[in-house]
Amino acid sequence: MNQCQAAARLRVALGHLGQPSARAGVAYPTSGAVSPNSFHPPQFQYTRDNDVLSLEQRNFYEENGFLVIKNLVSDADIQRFRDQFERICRGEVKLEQMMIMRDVSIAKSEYIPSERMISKIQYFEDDKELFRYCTLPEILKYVECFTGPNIMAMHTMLINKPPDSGKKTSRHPLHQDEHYISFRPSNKIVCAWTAMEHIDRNNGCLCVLPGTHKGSLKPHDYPNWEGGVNLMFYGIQDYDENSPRVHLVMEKGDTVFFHPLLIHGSGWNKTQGYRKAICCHFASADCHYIDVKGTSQEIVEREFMELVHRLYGIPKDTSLKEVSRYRARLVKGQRISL
Ligand SMILES: O=C(O)CCC(=O)C(=O)O
Repeated sequence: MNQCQAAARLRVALGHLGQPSARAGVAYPTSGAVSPNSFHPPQFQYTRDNDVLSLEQRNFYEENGFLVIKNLVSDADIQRFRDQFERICRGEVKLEQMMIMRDVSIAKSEYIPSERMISKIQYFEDDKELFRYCTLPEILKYVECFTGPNIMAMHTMLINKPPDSGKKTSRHPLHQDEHYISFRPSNKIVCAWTAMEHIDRNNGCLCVLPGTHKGSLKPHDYPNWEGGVNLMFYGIQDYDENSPRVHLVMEKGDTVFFHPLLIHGSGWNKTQGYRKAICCHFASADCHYIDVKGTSQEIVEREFMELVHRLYGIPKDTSLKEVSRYRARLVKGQRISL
């Protein structure tokens, strides 16, 4: 399918989703306030009852908002994702509805079919090989600890952090993923992020602020960086500079599960290699969509729709939740409200 056909398919599908809700345009202070988290017994608010996590792991996630599971994805699977990524870079795989992003330091006119041109692939739900990541039993076994048994894969990415050009544009500012997310409640959403190689501070590991998942969604804006900022790389301006930070040094196959309100980012890549990670945001199938108009997330919707309008001709007044609903895939149990 070429990009025009893909866009047509998306337009048709979105047509079936109806018009934006009548609440569009009503001003809400923040989207955090639109939909408070549902009630959970106070002892465990962020994890579900099952026998996968030890009490220590469960308490760790409850307290810190993230949990690293070592050596979770096999070398063979990582190699398959890497091979597919390389085929995409060489132009051997049709992009279907995947979205390719490149670093702001690469001139628009420059085009060489290589991994140099792709800093991130988003929306690989229709790529059988990459989407296998979201269906791996070892990943879903842990996802279920946070979402419960009915699981939707909501947003996928393969991140290929390029060697930094010296402008530090490969950094990812501190942010909360919920800023980009149009469904709730937060406590039934989790991101799984798997290192595709050894990742440390040299090649730009993840940096997390433990415990920040207990706060609310903060206002985000583009950071004022001299060297430029990548599209959609919003950051939090008013976090506590003295908050302890943890740099997650990970080996190939290690996977971190984290809460959508956890403040995190990643450093610049000081090496000559392309640092790779694959990830997916999962949610419980009984979550619900929210309307982000009138909230601090409205800017994401506007900017994202301008982008997909330019790329695929999707009408600009399409909402983030319509796109999310179209992209969402059931990976375990039953599709309920998402
Ligand atoms: O892999 C990274 O560099 C961080 C990515 C990230 O935090 C994001 O895309 O939200």
